Amino acid sequence: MSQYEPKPEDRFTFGLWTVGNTGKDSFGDPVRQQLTPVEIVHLLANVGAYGVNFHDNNLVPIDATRSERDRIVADFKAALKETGLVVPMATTDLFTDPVFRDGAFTSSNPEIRAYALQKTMQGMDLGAELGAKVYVFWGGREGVETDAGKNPLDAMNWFRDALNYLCEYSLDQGYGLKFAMGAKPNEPRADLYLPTTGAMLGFIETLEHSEMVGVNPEVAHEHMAGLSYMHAIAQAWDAGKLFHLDLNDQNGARYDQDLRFGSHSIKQAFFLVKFLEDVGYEGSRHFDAHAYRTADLSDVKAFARGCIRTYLILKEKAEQFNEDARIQELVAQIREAGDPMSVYLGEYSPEKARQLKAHPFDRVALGKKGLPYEELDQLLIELLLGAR
Ligand code: GCO
Ligand code: MN
Repeated sequence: MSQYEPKPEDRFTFGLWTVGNTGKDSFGDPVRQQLTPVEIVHLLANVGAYGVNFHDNNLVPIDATRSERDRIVADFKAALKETGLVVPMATTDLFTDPVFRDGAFTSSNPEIRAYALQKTMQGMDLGAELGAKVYVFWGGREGVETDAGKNPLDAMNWFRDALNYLCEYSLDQGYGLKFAMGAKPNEPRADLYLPTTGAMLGFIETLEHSEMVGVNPEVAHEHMAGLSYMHAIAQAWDAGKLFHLDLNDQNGARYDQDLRFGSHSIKQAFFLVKFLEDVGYEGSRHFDAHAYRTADLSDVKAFARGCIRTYLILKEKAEQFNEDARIQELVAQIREAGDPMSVYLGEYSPEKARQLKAHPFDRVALGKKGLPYEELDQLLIELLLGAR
């Protein structure tokens, strides 16, 4: 039991909106009472989280006065101090209010685009005041139901202008924030712009301060698009852009479920945890999930503990995988260690190319060689099922 107790260096974090989710959905009213931010901080401390993240309006209501804001922030800070929780990340709600019904940074109304900048700068002030080092952008309304009224090139330019502006603002204020962009294929809009992590990574390179901007890939969102989350994470890592991540789970191409981490796609969750641990990812392990609508408060705690425990169990399984002699033998067999082709591969030279073109390959013999992926994968399944 005790080996699955979280430690601060595990960096497990939750958003106020995750354990604070009331179970409201498009068909039904809330089933749980809305907890206050202070109550959520205590709940998270109780389940062993390291940090808490928020959207501006999870903490400060959109219509709060300056003095209400200051009181809420002071109470929140006191709860952080009491529990030792930190705020590694903050973000802006640019999707709930009716003003954003046709987008925030990509609204065709310049007044709404300017308001979105104002709201985000205020959110960055709030995040920086509470110690956040990562600022997430999730464009829930940055998309369309029909392309009849908006050109995606305009939308892209407006999006870029907004991010360029906000990078300058962070530099100007000395906040030292890193921006992390979250992609999602659809929901709540029919088609969201920049729908995958790969699309985001391409877009980021067009920004003026691209070095400040990375990605925040979410399990459910890549799986909604039928893609491999671990591959998206690997590409982000390779590009030096894995600034944050949203852990949860999802059953294929349907509405965004934000399920408890590892509760559905155990094998994908295993490969993800193994990847993060093998490369030495040091950022937050942030859970962007919520409990089933059937949960009461005590079941919400079971949900939060479950996210953490599953991560730690999979971390242990990854170590087991790396140390298992038969598994590693099969991995080595698949990798063809001691590759005799190294003389031709690697850096190009005209001489190498000439030799490679002259090499007599036995294509038919190469094509006949089987690989033990079945055996290896079965051993992994047995390891995950506790039979190894
Ligand atoms: C989703 C979204 C949100 C964001 C959050 C912070 O699941 O649809 O990802 O939960 O993660 O707004 O970016
Ligand atoms: Mn989601």
